[in-house]
Amino acid sequence: MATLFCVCFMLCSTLMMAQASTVCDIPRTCRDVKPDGNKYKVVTMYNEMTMLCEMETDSGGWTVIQKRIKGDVNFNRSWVEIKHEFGHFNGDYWFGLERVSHLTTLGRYELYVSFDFNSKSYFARYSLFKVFPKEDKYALRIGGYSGNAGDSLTYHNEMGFTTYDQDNDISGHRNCAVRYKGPWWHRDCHQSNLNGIWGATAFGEGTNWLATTGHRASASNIRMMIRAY
Ligand SMILES: [Ca+2]
Repeated sequence: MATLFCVCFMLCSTLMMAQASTVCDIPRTCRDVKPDGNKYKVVTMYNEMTMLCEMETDSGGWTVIQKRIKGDVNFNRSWVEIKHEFGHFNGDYWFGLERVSHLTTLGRYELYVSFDFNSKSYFARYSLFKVFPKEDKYALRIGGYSGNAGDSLTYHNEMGFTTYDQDNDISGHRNCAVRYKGPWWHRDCHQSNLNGIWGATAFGEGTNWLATTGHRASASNIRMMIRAY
């Protein structure tokens, strides 16, 4: 399969040089997907990776890596589960850390986080977003904040990902994902917890974005999206 991808890629590159477009219309990322008026498109890329592309925000081209709009999918998953995709394209969805890491270590990406709180819409945008490979515990590199939500993610910079069965936080006496019921790039423990318990108001357990919601309320209509430069 890898050989096939390689051959396809080489063929595509060669054809692009020859300005032949038919084969090369297969996109590499959501950035290459042509808008057709729909907000979302499910697209299979040249490497057979299927992505949910958001085609509206800032001219579109975003790969959705997390979406929570209904609250009917459990995000408090194990280390093995969180690596992979779960949920539904048209509802709550997780793209999987393995693929996020794969994309963001191959190319440069930005991150766009959006959510609703108290009937207002918020966003936090980061010009730098990278998730390191499994060997590095899917550590986060984040920077270049802008937005109206406040910055509640830079606190987590350089932290590995923690699940209830894999403690990579720096809180010595506890596992932050166990304590706050959401797998995340916990430090000691969190300023954001977007995989927390849907709608929770107990301290730190909800889908918190500290700068907007505080630690005792939950954001809704959450999306995390990445886009290649
Ligand atoms: Ca710990």
